[in-house]
Amino acid sequence: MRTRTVSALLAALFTAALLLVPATPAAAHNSLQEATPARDARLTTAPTQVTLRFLQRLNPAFTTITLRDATDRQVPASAPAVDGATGTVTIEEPLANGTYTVAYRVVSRDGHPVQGSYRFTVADPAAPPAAAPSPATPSPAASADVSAGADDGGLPVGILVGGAVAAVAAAGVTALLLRRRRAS
Ligand SMILES: [Cu+2]
Repeated sequence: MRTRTVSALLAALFTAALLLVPATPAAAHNSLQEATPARDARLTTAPTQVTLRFLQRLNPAFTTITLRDATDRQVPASAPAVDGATGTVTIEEPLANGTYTVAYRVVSRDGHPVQGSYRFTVADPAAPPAAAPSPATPSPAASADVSAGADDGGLPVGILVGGAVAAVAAAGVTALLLRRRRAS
């Protein structure tokens, strides 16, 4: 009889505990605590790393941190190095002046994904301004940016590269013809 009362009590407590869990869903979720560079930071020196510290430990298998420039091109960076609740990516190319977006996706203790993004700006007074893509002067670098952006499901890269090569060739022929005309 007494054992039965104790187990009934335990069952009641267990049920109460279960009911209390969904009452505080926010506590179960991971969230960004600190970021370097910070949100909306304006840096006079280009950063070489992005470090994000979260509330909960990170699972390296489910931690994504990406960096995109103002043209939405993904900046080459290492896979996140995870240390406890902190994830760090190393940027693999010098950042030109401009605005960048850091996007992250991590997993909470309850298994739910948490994602977000923020921006920072590089404004190095010693650096030249970021090259704006100009249709008047097609450069190999500009066409490479276009094809990289299309990898996410746009036009086939071959068509874009082929088009860029044709445009550069046409520009070269035009310049040659103009020079010949001027010479004669
Ligand atoms: Cu959740």
